Amino acid sequence: MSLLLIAPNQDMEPAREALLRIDPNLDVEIWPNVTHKERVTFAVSWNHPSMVLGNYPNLKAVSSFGAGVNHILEDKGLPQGTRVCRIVTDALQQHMADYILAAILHYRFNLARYIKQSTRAEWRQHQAIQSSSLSVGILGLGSLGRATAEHLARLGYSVRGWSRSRKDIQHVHCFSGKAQLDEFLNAINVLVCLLPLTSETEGILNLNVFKKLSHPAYLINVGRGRHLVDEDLIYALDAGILAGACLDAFEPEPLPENHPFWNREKILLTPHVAGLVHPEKSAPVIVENYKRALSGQELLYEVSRERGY
Ligand code: NDP
Ligand code: OXD
Repeated sequence: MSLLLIAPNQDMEPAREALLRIDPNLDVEIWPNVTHKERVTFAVSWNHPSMVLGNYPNLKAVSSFGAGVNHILEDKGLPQGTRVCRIVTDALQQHMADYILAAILHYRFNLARYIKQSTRAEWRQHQAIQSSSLSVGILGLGSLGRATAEHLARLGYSVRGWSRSRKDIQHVHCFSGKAQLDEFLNAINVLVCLLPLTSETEGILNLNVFKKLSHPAYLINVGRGRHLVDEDLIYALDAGILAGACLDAFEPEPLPENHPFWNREKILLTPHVAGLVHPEKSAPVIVENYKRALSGQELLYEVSRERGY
């Protein structure tokens, strides 16, 4: 029995070492160096090449090497019956909540303007935006959205959240379903996307939505690139409908050098690091799920292939 790590263009040796520190008896291989295909029972994937999972006849389950699973579910070669799970850790939740807070503080304290001023030795003060006058709206109240909402609410921000099913979170005004999307958007200044990418959520960050936000309006997209309609973002920024956008997820990744998002004053761009998975922290979840898959038990953080997350 072996556990296969598949993440082209990524050094998976630290992940392999972290797994072996937990259980030295594991047989961990790194794609494409697979000695016996039939021994592979569990795979861990980050952007594996499509159709490759069909090469392992005894594959029981695939775990994402992150929180999102769309790269696995969109693969037409994912064998029927193969179970899919993902990584959820406290460290990832904290990391994401901190990243969102950092982006909000960047806007509140005009940091982009000061970085620019410092390059030309310009001493000029700007009023900071008070936290009490900013309302933050979080699309998605799952493991990361909820942790972020709670973190911001504890810091005194006015926080709204939107999910598919109704939630009840202390100090967070919760909305659910398509019918309540407009009501959720009403009076939000900072819109944060922490949704999974599914057929229902693709393109949700569009001009219609941006126009419903309150001024000054900012977008923080840490979901997936395909949540965002790129042309609508450019229009909204140029027309002053949005004052700024912080983007961490793109389509495609890496973002091509000639993409219009580069070199734009109103876009703060980071290379998919908002919730970077730490090999040491994710290893216990992977080892536990590997063992559960082998013995036919329920997996931790298993996703519904039908629902798409
Ligand atoms: P979860 O699956 O735990 O949560 C998803 C949330 O989205 C749930 O609250 C769910 O509602 C809601 N949702 C799903 N579909 C809809 C819909 N159609 N309408 C309304 N709400 C919907 O995911 P996580 O919080 O763990 O992660 C969210 C996403 O963040 C990942 O899928 C990934 O794309 C992205 N991500 C990005 C990272 C980065 O570094 N940029 C790092 C990690 C994750 P309900 O609760 O009712 O089911
Ligand atoms: C993700 C992750 O799902 O990095 O984007 O975990």
